[in-house]
Amino acid sequence: MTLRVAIIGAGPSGMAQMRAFQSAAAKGAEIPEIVCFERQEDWGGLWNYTWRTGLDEYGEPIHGSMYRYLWSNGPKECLEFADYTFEEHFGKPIASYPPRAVIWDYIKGRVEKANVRPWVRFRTPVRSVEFDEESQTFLVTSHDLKNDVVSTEEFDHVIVANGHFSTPNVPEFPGFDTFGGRVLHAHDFRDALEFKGKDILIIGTSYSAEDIGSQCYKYGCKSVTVSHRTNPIGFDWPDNWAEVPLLAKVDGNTAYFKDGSSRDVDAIILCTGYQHHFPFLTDDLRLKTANRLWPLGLYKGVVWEENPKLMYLGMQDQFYTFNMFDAQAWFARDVIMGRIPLPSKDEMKADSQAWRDREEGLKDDHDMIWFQGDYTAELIEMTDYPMFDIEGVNKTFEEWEHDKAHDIMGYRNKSYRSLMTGNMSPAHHTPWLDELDDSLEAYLQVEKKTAAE
Ligand code: FAD
Ligand code: NA7
Repeated sequence: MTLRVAIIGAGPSGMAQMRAFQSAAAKGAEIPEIVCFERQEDWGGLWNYTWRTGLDEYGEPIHGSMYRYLWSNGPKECLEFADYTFEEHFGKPIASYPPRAVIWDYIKGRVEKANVRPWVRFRTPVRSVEFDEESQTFLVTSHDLKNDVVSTEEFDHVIVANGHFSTPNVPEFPGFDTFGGRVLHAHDFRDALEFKGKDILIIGTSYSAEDIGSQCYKYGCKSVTVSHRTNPIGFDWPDNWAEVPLLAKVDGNTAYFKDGSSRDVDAIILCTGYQHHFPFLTDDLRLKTANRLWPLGLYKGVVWEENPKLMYLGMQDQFYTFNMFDAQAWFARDVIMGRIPLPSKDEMKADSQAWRDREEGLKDDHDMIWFQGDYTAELIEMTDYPMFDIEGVNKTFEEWEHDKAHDIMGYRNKSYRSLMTGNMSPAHHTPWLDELDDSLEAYLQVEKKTAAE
């Protein structure tokens, strides 16, 4: 009987999984029946922008955490697919830091070419997954929102690919309940123009803090204050930026910090990260982890050690993204198709513990990049996913880190060489700080069009 595999989520990870199975089929293998459940109307996960926040028209929580004018925060050369290059998709080399719409177009291009869209049930969130010991299968309950039908089906394997940058981590600080302005989490941030002319306070120091602050600066906010719990970001920020210790309390519109300093602010944006959230999984199947490079419980970062018929994709904190999801998806496929045998549970746990021990010894971003590069390479070596120059990607990440530290408002003007084609990317026609148009059309123009054209 044909195996049945459920994939939960059609974001970049779920799309990678579908492409992995389709590529095996294209080489003549008999593949399982694939059903991909997707809550949103379209695929692409976070890259599928929505203006909505809170709940959608069906009362479902909004998945999207991306905002208008978002440009890739790392070089596209680091996330390029090894089996489908940017150049193949766009027909020419393009600049290194594309806006969201360009990345979305690229990731859709590969799966459209693979013709796997019929495998996806859009607008169908998974409500529960339970393992039946007797039949050794999963019972997956999903809700077809358009027809308003809830149904339960049996699957041999379940692949969880619902992302982990969607359910916000929202701390509270004294005085929030009477603050005179808006308090929001990065998950609900949509348009920097809302903060034009405003004094904003950002809590947190990671990617969201850095990028939302930069967006607000670019689109004309009056000042940016970034409050840190551990360390300041430490870049050479523009003059209207300040880095301050952790927020202690808010009184009216005045924010007081741990060092006794204070400032008046109009809005507070909590860039305080996200939670791994799997409301559809029973406790015995549920990954519980913080956002880190090596969550425990997943053999090779993918296979749920307590029940290897369950797998997770993309649950690690991410330097590598799309091509790491590919490595994971090809590995998951080959385990399911019996091409890669799994060792005993004890051996799987020992392997994971060795990775965790190494992770705990990582000192800085350089170590973390090489750690994730080694992990990605190890997975690729086990499958027929095309190996690529991982060392070259690691070095590009290092250049990116350097460029960012050197010029936080200008690093997106840099270009890098594709590790897949060997071609150098052209410079973008307009410096990022001056480019207010983030459309695909504007990005792909060779030269900036003037108003007269
Ligand atoms: P997601 O993209 O989150 O997709 C998960 C999918 O699962 C969604 O489509 C969702 O609707 C679906 N889903 C969730 N629950 C259910 C359910 N119960 N049933 C059915 N479907 C469900 N990465 C980069 O490489 N470069 C960047 O510049 C970059 N910028 C980022 C900016 C922001 C603001 C954020 C939040 C992340 C960014 N990332 C970036 C990282 C991002 O995590 C990855 O690029 C990528 O989107 C992860 O893919 P995923 O498929 O694992 O998860
Ligand atoms: P991250 O990278 O998980 O970072 C979370 C940040 O939030 C980090 O600076 C934390 O500080 C801070 N944090 C968390 N809880 C608190 C509290 N209670 N008080 C103060 N500060 C807190 O999340 P991001 O949203 O920045 O990035 C996630 C993805 O989105 C990423 O892949 C990007 O590409 C986009 P800490 O250093 O732990 O003190």
